[in-house]
Amino acid sequence: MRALLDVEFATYGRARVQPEVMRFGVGVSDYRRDGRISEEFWAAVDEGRRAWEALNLPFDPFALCRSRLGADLPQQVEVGRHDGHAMSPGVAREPNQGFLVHFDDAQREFPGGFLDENVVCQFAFNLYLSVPEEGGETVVWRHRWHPTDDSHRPDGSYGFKEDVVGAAESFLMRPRKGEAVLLEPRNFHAVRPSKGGRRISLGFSVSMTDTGQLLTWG
Ligand SMILES: O=C(O)CCC(=O)C(=O)O
Ligand SMILES: [Fe+2]
Repeated sequence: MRALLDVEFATYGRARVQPEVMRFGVGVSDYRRDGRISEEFWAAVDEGRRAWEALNLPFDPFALCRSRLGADLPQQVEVGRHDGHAMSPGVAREPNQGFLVHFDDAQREFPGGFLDENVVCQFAFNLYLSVPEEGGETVVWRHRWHPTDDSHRPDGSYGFKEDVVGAAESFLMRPRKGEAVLLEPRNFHAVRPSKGGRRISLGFSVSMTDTGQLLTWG
């Protein structure tokens, strides 16, 4: 977190992500074209890796997360590959103004192919490095995408209007610094705006393959 205090964050694509969310490192969601990973992604992944290396940390934070995630599993947790290229290991995300209600499901977002392995499910990993004094809660609803939900999504936005979840049951989680969570991201979820401090987490997705291995990607 100390190293991240001095660096400039970029924003997620502003046409798709409003209000703005800041990021350090690269995520594939900004490089989706017609359901495929665009060619420019691979140069961006290299650039993201160089940016993290330039922090000169005495350890690789994403590798540490992977090794802790896999500590009790029979197979190592590794960064997933697409056509043999390693995906991004993850990003530092700063949604100070929150995330709108949305879901994440790579198999739906990338029908043109995603990881080289057969993937059977997906989790969202977040390790909270800095949390605000107020706000910044994560809300998860017992609601998964249905075709009629799209009438609640403004064109081009990653997020839905909040009425999409109707009266579905939900829980609210107040992240604590140093805590990591795995969410089922097909459940609609949102992050509330923060007050009094930055909300920064290390984030990546975790897919389970049909052999039970966990593969990560950002
Ligand atoms: O920051 C969080 O608590 C959740 C962010 C999110 O939307 C995700 O991890 O998919
Ligand atoms: Fe999400």
